[in-house]
Amino acid sequence: MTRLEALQEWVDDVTRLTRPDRVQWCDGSEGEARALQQAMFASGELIALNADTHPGCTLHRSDPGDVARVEHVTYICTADREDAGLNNHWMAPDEAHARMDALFEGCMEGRTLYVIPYCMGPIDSPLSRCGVELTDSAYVVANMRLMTRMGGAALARIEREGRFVRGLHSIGDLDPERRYIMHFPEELSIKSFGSGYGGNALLGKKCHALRIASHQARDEGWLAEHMLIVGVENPQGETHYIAAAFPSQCGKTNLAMLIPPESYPGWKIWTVGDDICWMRPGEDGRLWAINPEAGFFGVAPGTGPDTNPNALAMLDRDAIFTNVGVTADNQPWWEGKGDGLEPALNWKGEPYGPDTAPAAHPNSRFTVSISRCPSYTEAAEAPQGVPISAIVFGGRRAGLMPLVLQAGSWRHGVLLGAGMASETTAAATGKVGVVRRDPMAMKPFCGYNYGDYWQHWLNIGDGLSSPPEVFHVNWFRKDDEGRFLWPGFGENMRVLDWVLRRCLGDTGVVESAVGGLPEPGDIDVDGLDLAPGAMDALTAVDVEGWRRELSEIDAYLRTYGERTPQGLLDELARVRDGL
Ligand code: OXD
Ligand code: MN
Repeated sequence: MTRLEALQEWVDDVTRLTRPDRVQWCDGSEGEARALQQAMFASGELIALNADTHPGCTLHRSDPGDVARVEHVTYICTADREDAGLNNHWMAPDEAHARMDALFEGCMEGRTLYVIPYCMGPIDSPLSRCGVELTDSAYVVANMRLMTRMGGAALARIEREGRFVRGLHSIGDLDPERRYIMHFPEELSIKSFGSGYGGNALLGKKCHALRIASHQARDEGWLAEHMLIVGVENPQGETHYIAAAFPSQCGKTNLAMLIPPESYPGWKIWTVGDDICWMRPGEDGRLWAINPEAGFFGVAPGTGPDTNPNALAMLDRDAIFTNVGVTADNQPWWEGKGDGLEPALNWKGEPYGPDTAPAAHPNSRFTVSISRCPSYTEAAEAPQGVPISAIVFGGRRAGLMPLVLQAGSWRHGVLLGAGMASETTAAATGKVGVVRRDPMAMKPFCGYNYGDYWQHWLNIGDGLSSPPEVFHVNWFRKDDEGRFLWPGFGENMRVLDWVLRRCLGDTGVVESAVGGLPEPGDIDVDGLDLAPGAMDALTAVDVEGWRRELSEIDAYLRTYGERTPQGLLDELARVRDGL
């Protein structure tokens, strides 16, 4: 129940359409969460894990055909097709509403309709935005409770502001042929049917905080980005913040909670967010950022004592696991967990063996509150956000892209972001390991025409008197035998160190046509077991390779036709001439 008429009317309309047995307004309380959990235990939707080793932890096994985001049935429905751009699937809003309403008709018979008011970002932040998700999935409610500020306080803000994103979701019958994720950015609304998987069903995350928010951000003069936010504190106690964009499953969560190696005594990394970043120009001419989320929906496989000890530490209580395996004594288990235990059941609940491997689905996940993270910082709650000193773009590239590259200007930085490419991963359905263009790691998430988006990036820079420095990194370079040249994980601190020294003007740079590179010896490699010549390979510029890369980027940018900003093409021409 709400005193906000627009919200009550919408809930009533949806109730008439979907015909649930009952409607439950979620208040986000402990009692509500416990009651829902009990109901899910009874229905088998959720399984309690070992209460001695993992108190409060639960396991959800999704439908085996519903384990990832589904980009091929994700649509942006704008009145003008051009506004959605080549980067999105498009459907006319009327047609999309009609198709979705036919699916939603009567789909909640025998079910409960949950009303979830939520706030993306700190409740009292002017940068935050609110939404309401209507769903028939109790699992979604439990996840939204960890991932967003959900319940009474959010509802109070929505009633005060009168404006909110409307998200309607039903798991439907999980038939992949009847699965659509539709966005109506001009109406601030989302309709998602037929999937219970995270990115398709937790509408606050990718649907609202990226696709709808990116569109809204363009209109309002800010940026909604697929970026982690970390604070790097030096031994003098000064903290500088970095926002970094990587495609899904390229180690954003690991980087967000990195533990500095022993060669960095007195340094600390503070986690503000691991996936989404909303940034706004501040009155001081800098960019200020908040993490709109309140939790992590991280990839489980590969999370271990060497790759991400902080994540491991936060996963031993009050976490929801989705599609991981379990041990004989009912502990969660995944490949790379490194606990010396053996899985007994795989993610489908089948006895584990060579024929039923892997134990955990490659896109299996954990959901946990950000406050459980050992490197969590209260700065994540600051209403004004944190000031960003550096923006880092990165992809998964076996060749060409050096370990780190600094843009010469904001405009060059926008080109580095727009030219990003990466090998595909299991986070979305489709072929894995294919290089695809993924500008700013937003290919699946930009809610409008990429051409307009790049122009918006250029415009944002024009309004900043102290813009962040922009970099491109690549942790995934391989040698001719396919071995990684750089150790990655905690050792990436060495690169962040260089990045911040560059921001502060504390170190030199080797200028090249494609960007600034570290001077030999300027990235500390002490104690690393690098292959001979690795550092040279990691900081070399392959002129012929770059010529090919730049022509590919040029051709790609031009596919956006008239919407491709001339400023970006000019910048590319400048770099190409410099080669
Ligand atoms: C995610 C993704 O879940 O990018 O964060 O797929
Ligand atoms: Mn992501």
